[in-house]
Amino acid sequence: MSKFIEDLKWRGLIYTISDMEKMEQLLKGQIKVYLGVDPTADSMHIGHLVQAILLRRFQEYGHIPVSLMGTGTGRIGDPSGKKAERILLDYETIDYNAKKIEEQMRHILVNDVDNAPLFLDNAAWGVNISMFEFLRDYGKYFNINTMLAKDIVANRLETGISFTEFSYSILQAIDWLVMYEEHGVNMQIGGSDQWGNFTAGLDLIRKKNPEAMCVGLVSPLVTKADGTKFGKTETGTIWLDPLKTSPYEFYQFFLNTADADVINYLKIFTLLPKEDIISLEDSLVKEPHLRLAQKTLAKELTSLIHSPAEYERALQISKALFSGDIKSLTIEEINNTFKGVNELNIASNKEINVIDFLVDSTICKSKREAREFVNNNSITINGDIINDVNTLIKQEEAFNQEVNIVRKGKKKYFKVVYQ
Ligand code: 545
Repeated sequence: MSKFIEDLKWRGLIYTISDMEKMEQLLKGQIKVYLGVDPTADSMHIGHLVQAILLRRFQEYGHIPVSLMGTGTGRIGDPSGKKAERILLDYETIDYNAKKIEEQMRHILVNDVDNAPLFLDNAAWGVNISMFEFLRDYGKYFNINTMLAKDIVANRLETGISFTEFSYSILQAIDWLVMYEEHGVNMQIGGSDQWGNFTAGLDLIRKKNPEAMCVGLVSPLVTKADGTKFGKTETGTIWLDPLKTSPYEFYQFFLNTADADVINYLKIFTLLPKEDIISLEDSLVKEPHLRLAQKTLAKELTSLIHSPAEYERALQISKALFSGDIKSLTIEEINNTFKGVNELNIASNKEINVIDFLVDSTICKSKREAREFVNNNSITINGDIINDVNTLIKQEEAFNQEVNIVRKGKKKYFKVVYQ
């Protein structure tokens, strides 16, 4: 078995390969391997990262990654893995999303190397095929009975599926055929939900070019040891776009990975070699309190998806929070860090006594309890311990005159927000 396949297997990245022998054969030379993304959102999220990083792995091994933007197929909507018919997006939104997602793919792949990535867009060919051409030159190769038997279609037979979505896999099949014939793309990667589309493509290519050597590889969905869904938190999806999920939140998400998942994630999401991951596994067993595996995972991913500088910043914010010295943070960092934290809105310039605030915000049940917390040095404002029950919380002390951060005990945070 080739070293590369062995590595992919070890990382648990292989769910199905259409033909292992062909794959071994192909990997002896340099191949072009493609990953398609439909611009149905304005950012990828960490669920999409598995395949994007897998594409990068192929590049690391000397192959040529091909990023295919589905500006054409995005107008139709892939029914794979979806329980209900999709709502059509307007072309303007699709074009906007495509630009954003292409930026993200460019950032994950390496651009200034000999095996630089190819960026293609299926609107370049797909949308120009006439209806008659579609039915004559492509439709003829697809058997309705075979299509009905595919999971994607079979799962929707009861709830219903439009002819539009039913036809989607043909469009993806045409993409591969065109890219094979015109660019020599002989491999496609994706998540396991894409299998039906892959086999449609392989069948079409084989019928048109019986000598073709093409293979598809799909990887499994990322799972969590506790059975809950990967990639979601109470505050929502973890996006790659820093305006939707700040680098700090992104960093924290991976830093908080459970011990039971962290080695798995290091294998799936990082480019670290096997030896490094094994030694992190060792550290996890021998010195779990150091959380070296989690720290490395968060560092590698934040640096790759954002930048090494953003990683350093996220680390600084975490340290500031840990030590309680949050004054060094900017208003943007404060807003990002305390997104979703409970807040009490206060009129501009109004001063409020700390005990009244603790009760009004329901942090404390009574004034007596509030006084106790203050007397025990358990309350801080912007990192400073409050030991006088007569202290006033003032707007002039707020970050950018906008928000004061009150902390109770070690970890409970609240915001005083000025209107
Ligand atoms: C289109 C034309 C092709 C080849 C592939 C496609 C896209 C494919 C598809 N893929 C998914 C997707 O999600 C939307 C992302 C929004 C930013 O729908 N038909 O585009 C996901 N894909 C990555 C993985 C996936 C898949 O981008 O393959 O399995 C998720 O992990 O669902 O010629």
